[in-house]
Amino acid sequence: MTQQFFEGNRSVLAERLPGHLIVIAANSLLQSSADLHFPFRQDSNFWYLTGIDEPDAILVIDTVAGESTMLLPPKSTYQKEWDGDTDTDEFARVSGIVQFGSTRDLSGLLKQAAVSGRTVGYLQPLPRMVKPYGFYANPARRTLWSRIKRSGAQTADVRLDIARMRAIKQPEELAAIQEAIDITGRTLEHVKSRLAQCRNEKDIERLITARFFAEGGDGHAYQPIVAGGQNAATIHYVQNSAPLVASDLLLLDVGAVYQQYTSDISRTWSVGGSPTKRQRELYDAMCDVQTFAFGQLRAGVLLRDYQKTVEQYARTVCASLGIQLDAYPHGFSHFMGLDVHDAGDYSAPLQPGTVLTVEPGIYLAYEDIGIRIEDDVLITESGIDVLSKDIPKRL
Ligand SMILES: [Mn+2]
Repeated sequence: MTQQFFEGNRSVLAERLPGHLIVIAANSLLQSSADLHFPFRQDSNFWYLTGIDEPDAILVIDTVAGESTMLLPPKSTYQKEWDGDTDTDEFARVSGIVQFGSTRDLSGLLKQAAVSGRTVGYLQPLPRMVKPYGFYANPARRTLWSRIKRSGAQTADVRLDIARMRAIKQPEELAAIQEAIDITGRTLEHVKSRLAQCRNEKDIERLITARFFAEGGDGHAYQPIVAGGQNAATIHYVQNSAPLVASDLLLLDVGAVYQQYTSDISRTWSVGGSPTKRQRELYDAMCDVQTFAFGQLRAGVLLRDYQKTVEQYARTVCASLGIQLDAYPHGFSHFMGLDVHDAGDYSAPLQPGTVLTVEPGIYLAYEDIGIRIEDDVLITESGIDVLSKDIPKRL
């Protein structure tokens, strides 16, 4: 992405929020063990506005002065020696930001905003512990949020403003997404041609990981799912460690990252290459539901209406196969972009430029079957463009 891309994103956000002082936190590094940390992953909003991968930095956009400042955390001698010093010239080249300061300057800026009655735009943090997912949120956003609250300044949560921007993909973002999808597609074809040599789900995961990099990708967009037989009935099965059985189906839900942008593809294959009649009819049913879902997606559609309509169709199709579908276990579509489950306004009508997945699936643990077919589509002026149409769907 070019400097113009990040500058453009900051100025569009500033135009949407006149008079605001917008303050956005980079993610913090998180310990993995002893003196080691997990690989750094930047906050997607921070990256979208700066392109900078530095932990604990704070972006300040002054919409009145029309300028942005990058506040950087002071580095310890240890950090300078072991990780290298901060290169503000490089940050300026990437982001187009020319003003740099220290995160120690933040309190002064916030106090000023409070005194002059300016609204501070911030991103509402998640709870410390995100219960439904069972993980801890990155603490950076919450830390910044408490500093803002302490300042006594008037505040406005700007999450939806950035989400609405991020939902509409710009040409360079679409190019990156398309490349991520193509890398995933070439990888899946490579793996399929070697399926007979694989003995375990892990063999397949290893092939995929190596191939993503060999094809020019930057690794996995999310933990890959390689699930044979009954394992595929667990929607987020990520152990990928069971032996493969020729009579089983194999569900792969994988996506490469390319220049920060994700892809999200699911395919289901017959391990031994000769599916049973039952496996075939269930697979065909999911293809049918997906074709139906494609036909429902266009600009102006509300995702909740779409979900209901596709769910109703899936229920009818499944009933004809002797399966009673109660509540459908997941959405048929989600936004995709910098995050695999991307930011966007789920309550607003779909707009051209939005990228979504379309992923019908069926999970029958008692029949040792889990099937999902997932493609990525772009909402256009006239309908949809299936970005992953070149990835074969042979059972
Ligand atoms: Mn998905």
